[in-house]
Amino acid sequence: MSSMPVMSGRDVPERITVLSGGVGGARFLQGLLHLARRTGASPEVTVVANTADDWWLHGLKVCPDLDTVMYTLGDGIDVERGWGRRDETWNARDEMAAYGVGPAWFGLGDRDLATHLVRTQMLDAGYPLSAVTEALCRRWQPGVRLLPMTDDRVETHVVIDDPDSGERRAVHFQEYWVRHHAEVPAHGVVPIGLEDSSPAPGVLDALAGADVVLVPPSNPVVSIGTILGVPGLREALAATPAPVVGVSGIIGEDHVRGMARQLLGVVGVEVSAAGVAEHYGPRGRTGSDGAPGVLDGWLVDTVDEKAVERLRSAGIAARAVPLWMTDDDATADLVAASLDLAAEVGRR
Ligand code: FO1
Repeated sequence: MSSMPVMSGRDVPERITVLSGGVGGARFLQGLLHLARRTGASPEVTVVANTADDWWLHGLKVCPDLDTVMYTLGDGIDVERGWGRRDETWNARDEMAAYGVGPAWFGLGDRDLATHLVRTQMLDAGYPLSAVTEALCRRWQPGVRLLPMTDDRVETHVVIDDPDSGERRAVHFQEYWVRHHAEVPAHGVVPIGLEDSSPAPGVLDALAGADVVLVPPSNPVVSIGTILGVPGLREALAATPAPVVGVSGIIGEDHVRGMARQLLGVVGVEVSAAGVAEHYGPRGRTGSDGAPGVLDGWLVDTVDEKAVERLRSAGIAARAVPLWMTDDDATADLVAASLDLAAEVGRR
C-alpha cells in the first residue's frame, strides 16, 4: 500500500473547485470522484475548463477540453486516445476526404459530430456556451458542474516556422498539436480574445465559495495558463479564502504527455516541477510573469524531491508524492495527498 494518507469521508471538503484542461485534468477528476466513492463523501465539484483549444471546423464549434471532461466523467470517452468517443466511426470524415475536403489530420468522429451539431445549433439559437455545456451534461451526467472558463470566444494560436513554406506564421493550436505534433519550431503562443473575455457565469462564485481549489497537472501554458489569463480570474484565486493546491504535470525535466515542455520553452519558463509552480506564483506575491501568485501548495513527484525545499523558500508549501495517474486508485491517492496538503496550508 502506498504511503498516502487514506482520507475518510469527513476529510473530503464539501465544495471543491477544479481548474481543468484536457486529458490530464479529466484523469485527475476521475481520481477525485473515485476518492469520493471510496470514502463515502459526496463533495460538490465544480470544474472550470479551458476553452481556448476550441476550434470552428466545417461551421461547427469543437470544444476539446469541455468534451474530454464530459465524456471521461460521463463514461463515453475513448480511453486510450483520451479524447473523442468510444466505439467511434469516421464515415463523415472519410466522406469529406472523398470530396477533397480536409483537414484529414483532424479526427472528427461520427458520434462526436453529434455533440458539435447540437452545441452549434444551441449557440446559433443564442444560448451561451455555459448553458450549452449544461444542456449537453444533462445527457452525460459527469457528476460535476462543468463550466467553461468564459462564454466569450478565445482561441490559442501558435507562431511556427511552417515546415512546407518555411515562412513564419500563426496557426490554430489544433494545427500545431494535431497536424504538427508540436514538433515544428514555435516562437509564440497567442491566446486570441483572452484579454477581452470575462469569466463565465458561476466561475467567480465557484472560486470565492470553494472550500478548496485544485489545479491538476494540465498544460501550464495553454490550459491552466489560459484559464488564469481570463481577466479577474487570477485576482479571484488570489483572494479566495480556500487553499489553492496544484499538481505538477512535469516529472523530472519532461511533461507526462502533451506538449508542455515545448510551450514552456516558448514562454521562457523552466521545464521543471519547481519552475511551473514558481510561474503560477505563491499567493500574496507575484508569479514569474508579474501577475498575482495563486498557489498555496504544490505536489511534485518523488523524483523531484529536491524541489520541495526550493518551493518552501519561494513561499509555496510542497510535498513529493507519486504523481503517475496509472489507475483510479493511484489517482485517488494523489488527490487525497493534494487535499491533505490543502488542509495543512489551510490551517496556516
Ligand atoms: N487529438 C489528436 O491528437 N488527433 C486528433 O485527430 C484529434 C481530434 C479531436 C477531435 C475532437 C476533440 O474534442 C479533440 C480531438 N483531439 C485530437 C484532441 C485535442 O487536440 C486535445 O485534446 C486538446 O485540444 C488538447 O488538450
